[in-house]
Amino acid sequence: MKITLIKPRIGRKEDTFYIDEGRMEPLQLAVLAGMTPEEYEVNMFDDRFEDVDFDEKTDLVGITVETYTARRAYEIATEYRLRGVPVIMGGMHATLIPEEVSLYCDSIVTGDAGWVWHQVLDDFKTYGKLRKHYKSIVGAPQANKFMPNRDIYAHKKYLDVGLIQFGRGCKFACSFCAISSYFKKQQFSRDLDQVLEEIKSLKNRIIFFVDDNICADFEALKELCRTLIPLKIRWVSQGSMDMTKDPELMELLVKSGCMGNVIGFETINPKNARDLRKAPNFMRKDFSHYSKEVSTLRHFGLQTWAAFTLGYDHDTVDSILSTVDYAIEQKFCFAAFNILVPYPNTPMYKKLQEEGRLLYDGKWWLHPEYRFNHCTFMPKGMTPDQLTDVSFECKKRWNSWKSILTRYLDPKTHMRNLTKTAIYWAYNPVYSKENFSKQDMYFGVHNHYKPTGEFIHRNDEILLNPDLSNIQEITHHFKDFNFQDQKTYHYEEQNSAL
Ligand code: B12
Repeated sequence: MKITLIKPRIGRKEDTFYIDEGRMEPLQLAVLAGMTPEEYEVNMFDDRFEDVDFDEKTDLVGITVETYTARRAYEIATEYRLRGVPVIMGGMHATLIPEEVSLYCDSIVTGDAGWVWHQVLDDFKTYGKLRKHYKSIVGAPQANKFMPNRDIYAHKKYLDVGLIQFGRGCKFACSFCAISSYFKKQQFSRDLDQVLEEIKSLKNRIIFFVDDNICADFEALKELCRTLIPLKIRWVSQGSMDMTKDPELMELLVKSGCMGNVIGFETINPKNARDLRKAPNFMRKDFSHYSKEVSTLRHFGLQTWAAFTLGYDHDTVDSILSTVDYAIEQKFCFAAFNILVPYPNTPMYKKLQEEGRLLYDGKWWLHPEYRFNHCTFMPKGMTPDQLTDVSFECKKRWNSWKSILTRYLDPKTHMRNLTKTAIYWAYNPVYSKENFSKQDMYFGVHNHYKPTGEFIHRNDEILLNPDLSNIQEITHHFKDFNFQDQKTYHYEEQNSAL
């Protein structure tokens, strides 16, 4: 029996064949493959840079879905279902908004797959069918002790960065973040022995802990760092700014090989930070543009990826432009200037919805006219188009050669040693190029392209019609599906197999 796993692309630009430049290994698919017994053949397509061969024979298709890739995921699912191949979906978007996702596939998994994947496979093997909804829990990564099967990455050219999980979730409740909705403000760490074993199996030169907030639990992170020191690896992750208040933690980060972290600065206006409930950014009473925190990060030589979000209620065009000037002055290694995005079922989404401020019928991720990095709501201090334009202007200023050269001239970070210099110069051009290639991209593929032969052209009415009666007729072997149909699988009740 063959299972095909797919990581969808976001979309495609009109005049180019969009290829994801900063492409990293899709860890969730390797985790699924790792949990799949050897009797199943597992194949993977990374739609971000290769064509999905819809005609290659397969028995079951699994697609990972984020809000950004939902439209493309539905297109891919439709193609397979028209060929009679059942499709199961999971991931962040499937968990945030299962009622939508289940309209476009045969079955969904909500939460972490670890607790239900064996059940999915058992059902499929035994009955040739799947339940509509496998409802899992969220918790520690790979808690069932499976190792990801990274063989599925073979012959695909990924960045030389090994993705691995230490923890999942975050204890903070920032109003815009999809993570707090998925993990319900909880954070879970993994058994250190398992982490160690997995790191030893990796061949990559740099490791990326894909934790949502690696310092959500300082003591757990210190333990991890102590364990990493003898391995002499180099690693990066994502963490909240409050890490800077613990000097022991900072020491250990450096000793363990941490090169830097993605840190959510979000805004340089304290009124915005309060509105969005960004607690870790409020450690100090006298808000001084994070000067103490930034100087601590520089003191330890960490190369920070500063993440900013633009379009809060107290933002104006000028205040946004001063944000990019601030980031250049601080000489951050990398930075993101993303427009605030209301993800479904987050507090931010609900607030904007109640205030009647959502654009694109409230479902920007499905709207045929929506384009990547465009504003999806009515901002208070400017028009939506102004927000779109000024955020792109930030990206342009940040990625200009003048900015790249200015930022490099920091003896405490990028010029500190050869490795840091190499990281700076190797990745700045990659991320810069990716920024521009994604800008204005439509979501999905079919709407905006004449068929070229690479994709089977289908009528959009069928493609995005929530009433999938057409498709159900074609997937006839699912028509007489009657066992426990519509029921959810509760790990708590049926725990026996793990
Ligand atoms: C690493 C990462 C990245 C990496 C990319 C990694 C890669 N492989 O390419 C980088 C830094 C490049 C990145 C980029 C972006 N990312 Co990102 N990223 C993450 C992060 C931190 C970890 C993802 C991960 O690998 N987790 C480990 C795996 C094992 O866990 P998992 O994905 O949750 O999978 C489990 C379950 O969800 C489920 N599952 C998942 N898929 C499937 C499929 C099936 C069939 C089944 C049964 C189960 C299942 O089972 C898995 C095992 O338990 C997540 C946060 C998160 N917690 O998800 C954000 C996250 C996914 N990213 C996000 C965003 C917004 C982006 C960007 C759009 C940012 C931007 N504006 O440019 C870009 C573009 C993404 C794209 N599609 O091109 C958002 C998505 C929000 C949403 N509602 O969808 C997240 C959730 C972060 C957040 N705080 O909101 N990202």
